[in-house]
Amino acid sequence: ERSSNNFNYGAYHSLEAIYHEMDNIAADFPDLARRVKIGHSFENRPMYVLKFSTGKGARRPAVWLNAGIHSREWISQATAIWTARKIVSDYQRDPAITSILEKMDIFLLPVANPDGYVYTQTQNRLWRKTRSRNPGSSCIGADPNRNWNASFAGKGASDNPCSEVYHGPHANSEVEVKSVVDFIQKHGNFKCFIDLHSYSQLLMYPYGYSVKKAPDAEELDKVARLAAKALASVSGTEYQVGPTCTTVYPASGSSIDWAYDNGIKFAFTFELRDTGTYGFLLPANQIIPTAEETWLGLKTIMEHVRDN
Ligand code: ING
Ligand code: ZN
Repeated sequence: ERSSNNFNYGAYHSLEAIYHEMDNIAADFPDLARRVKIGHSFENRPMYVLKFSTGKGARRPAVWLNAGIHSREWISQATAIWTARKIVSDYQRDPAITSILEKMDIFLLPVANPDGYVYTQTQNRLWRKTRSRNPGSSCIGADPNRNWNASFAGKGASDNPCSEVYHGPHANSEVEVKSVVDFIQKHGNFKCFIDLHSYSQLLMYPYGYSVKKAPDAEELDKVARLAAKALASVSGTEYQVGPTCTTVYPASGSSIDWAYDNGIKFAFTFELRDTGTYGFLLPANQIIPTAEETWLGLKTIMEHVRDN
């Protein structure tokens, strides 16, 4: 039975409200969407993904859509939950998403850093990291996008627990990162990993840990340019495209570099709106426009993954 459709997609929401809406989506479309617990956070909050599957065969090729790894980047979590509703609404209406789901499963994690997200809503709007304790330091948390096992503790990460880009004591030390790594490795058939951040309007691919060229750089660049073009077709929002290291800055231990080096070729990071006018504090009236345009970019990438 359909849930009373009262979630406002044009507003920012609490963790609880996002989790409840994930449940509603699964309840509304039981043959297409299921809410799966993949682990828990440092402060023991559950981590939920929505698995979208038309159910024809186990361990189909799969896409991982990651959001909210940095808690203050609220447009990421908001875009992700909008995208979840879009997938179930458009299945069997839009031929693109329908054909994508005929061949692949999609796993969407809207809040990859739940403790940080709650903290941004209650204590400090600009909190980025996890909320883990650091023995011997009064500073809290590690940067969950420097904590993956990809040139861990290399360039663009800090060994100071007080830094915003502290890499943590060892790779996968953050239970939120470890939960995703374990799930993806156990599944074993992911073809695509997309991480949603803000802000700057960039679409990037590996590497961040080095200026070395990824073996698939030409293909990834081509796909990213097509995605950016599709995104811009909605309302003219312009994205720059390129490898992380030279497009933003060097950054080791990131999610997409780990994905790429572990055989997930189609690894991309979006830095969503804007270019700095509001930055992390993007007004809620830009949520739906951002999500709408991003959706065309995501679909372009997933169509390429479907066909390759
Ligand atoms: N930017 C990203 C960060 O983690 C990034 C940039 C993307 C680094 C992909 C590495 C890989 O610093 C924000 N805004 O978080
Ligand atoms: Zn980020």
